[in-house]
Amino acid sequence: MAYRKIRIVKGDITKIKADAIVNAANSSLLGGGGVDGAIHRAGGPDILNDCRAIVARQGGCKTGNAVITTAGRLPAKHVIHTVGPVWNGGDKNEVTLLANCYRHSLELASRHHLATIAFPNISTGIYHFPKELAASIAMNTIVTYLEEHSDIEEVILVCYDDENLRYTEQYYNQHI
Ligand code: AR6
Repeated sequence: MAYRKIRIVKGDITKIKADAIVNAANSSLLGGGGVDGAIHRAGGPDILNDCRAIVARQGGCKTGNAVITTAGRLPAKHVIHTVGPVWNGGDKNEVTLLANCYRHSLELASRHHLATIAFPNISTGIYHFPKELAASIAMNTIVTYLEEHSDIEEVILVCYDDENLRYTEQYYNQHI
């Protein structure tokens, strides 16, 4: 019953109380615009301090990978930072890389015994990934993971804009 563990909401991910919220970061891990900027602004400097320590240790984060930090002042307990692909026409492995973001974030949550995790619509802003395609990749990757792992209790898809909300709900209603 993986589909019962998925909730789709419209709103601001920085307000979500979950064991982890996911950040659509860049490979420098040092902040940026969009949801990344919002998370660092609302969460305060502790998140960036953790990111700097990770950079010192492993030198950033590759596209499709994920790392975990504190959530600072946010209501969530942790932030999982993943780096989505920049959309470049579709033949640069973008689909696999976006699926990797969702899967690696869920794996990291499992490894840290986190039961609830919230995602934004990774790559669909500044990185220009087509929203309809991104919604199908997100949903399929999450459902596959939930079917194979029972430790995650809830996945919340937090859509900030109406278009992402529409495509995400549409894909869920028609295919899941
Ligand atoms: N809560 C939830 N979703 C949000 C919020 C929010 N507060 N703010 C924006 N979104 P983007 P990307 C949605 O551009 O495309 C940064 O500079 C937004 O509507 O944040 O992966 C990073 O440092 C969109 O649907 O991330 C990278 O350099 C989705 O979040 C780059 O942007 C993703 O948009 C990453 O680009």
